[in-house]
Amino acid sequence: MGLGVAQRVSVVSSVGNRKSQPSGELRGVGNNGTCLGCPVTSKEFSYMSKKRAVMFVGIALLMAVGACSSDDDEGAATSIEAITTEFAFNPDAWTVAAGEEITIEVTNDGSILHEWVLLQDGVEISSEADLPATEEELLADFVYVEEEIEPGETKTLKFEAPAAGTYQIICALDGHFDAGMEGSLTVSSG
Ligand SMILES: [Cu+2]
Repeated sequence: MGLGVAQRVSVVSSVGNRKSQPSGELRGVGNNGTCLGCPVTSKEFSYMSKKRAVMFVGIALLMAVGACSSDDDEGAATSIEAITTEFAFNPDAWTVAAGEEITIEVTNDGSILHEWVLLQDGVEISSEADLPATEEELLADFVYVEEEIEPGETKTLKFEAPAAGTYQIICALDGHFDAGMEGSLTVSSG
């Protein structure tokens, strides 16, 4: 979602630039009596600007739709992205719609292994001391979705959005949650 907004803003600002720089294209002299070499009249220019503005808004909308594949108008997406670093998620909050198949692309921009772990409904930790001792217990009682990403890698995974609510996202590797690798997934009722 953030990506889509950034693209739209940059396109809108390029429309602004174009408005302030009237076209410098050379015009020939017509034989119908109009002075085609004269500067563009303000009426003509305003029409051209409108036409350009409409065109660019159209492109901006297409880009926004393509970038976030929004499912409804509440900002819930079916396609989300995450970047992991030492020691944070960026972004650290996502919104998806209940029951939808969600695709998440996780890129590890850090220099060590990281995870994107969606915890189960009703499970929330306040420190790593709350995590169980074994991987088996972790997977059975805490984890809804887990993916490990090597440094420099991008992984794409799909999962079905759980019931509406707010879920904790963590990196479950030793020391990472306590160092700040925490986020939240909001599931809207769709
Ligand atoms: Cu980590």
